[in-house]
Amino acid sequence: MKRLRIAIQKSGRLTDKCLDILDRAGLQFQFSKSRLISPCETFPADLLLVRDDDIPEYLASGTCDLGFVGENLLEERRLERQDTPGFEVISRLGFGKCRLSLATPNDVKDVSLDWYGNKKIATSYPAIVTNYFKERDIPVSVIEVSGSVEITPSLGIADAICDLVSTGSTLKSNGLKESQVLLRSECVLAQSAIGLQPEQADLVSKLVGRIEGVQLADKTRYVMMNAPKDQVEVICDILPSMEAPSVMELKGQPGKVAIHAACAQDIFWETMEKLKAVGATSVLVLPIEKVI
Ligand code: PRT
Ligand code: ZN
Repeated sequence: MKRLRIAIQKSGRLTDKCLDILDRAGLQFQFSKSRLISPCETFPADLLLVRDDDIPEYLASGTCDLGFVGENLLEERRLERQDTPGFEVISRLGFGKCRLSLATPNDVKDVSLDWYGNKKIATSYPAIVTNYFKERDIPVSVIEVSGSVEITPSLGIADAICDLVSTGSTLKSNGLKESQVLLRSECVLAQSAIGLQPEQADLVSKLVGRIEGVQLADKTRYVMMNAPKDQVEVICDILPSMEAPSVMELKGQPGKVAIHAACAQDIFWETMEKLKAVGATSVLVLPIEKVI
């Protein structure tokens, strides 16, 4: 059977989270410093460790079947080529969240979009920036830089920048302020548009199902408590359960039952206090590792 090729960032912000999600989905790899491809021992897949910028191209060319990558890079590739993108997003992963924003030096007052007219904007995302201003009919000069975008205004290379922002502290420490957001991004799982063999497509479905199970587990809590029998209905109304809770007799305590429920959200202190107020005791809230 042809193995799946999965690309992730070799070393960077997304690496640990990607490896963690794959590990929790049951994919453990044999790593070796000298090898760029790491075979998986527990699933017919191989891991390609590469620069994140290369992942959109690897997907489009079919060098890898799946890639974990920021939407910022997929969108840049899509606009750059103007052809069929060569990949599709099959899962949103909820980490690596950031936004691609315009920013100007702090001393620029009232930064409306028109302010950018005929200005020089430094960015590592030239296609996204060009397309954004073209759609709005504002002429700008886009300067492509591959890193340290934030220092370009103080070096006199550009009037403004467009870069990824998460906390905003890099902008702040370089005397810049964010104005418009062009794109919101997170890490996604993308699939190559180059057709997979049926067996590989089954592997992809299996992997996506497992990843969804891991994501659901992160949001799910298992709640257990003892409660007076006559309060079961009230307690079921309080609990945000995924399915009907299990209610079990307690040995030697005829007026009490044990209630167990999987809840599709975190259980806040307020909910626990409500449960206590209607007579629940020994209320336990546990994390869940996997859901299927
Ligand atoms: O070597 P390689 O090319 O693989 O790595 P890289 O240095 O290009 O990428 P890396 O690891 O920095 O980022 C990988 C991906 O993480 C990006 O493509 C985004 O999808 C996502 N991501 C999330 C971010 C950020 N948040 C982020 N804050 N990528 C970069 N930044 C940078 C930003 O460019 C700026 O320099 O962090 C700085 C701003 O951060 P704040 O917190 O100060 O606002
Ligand atoms: Zn990169």
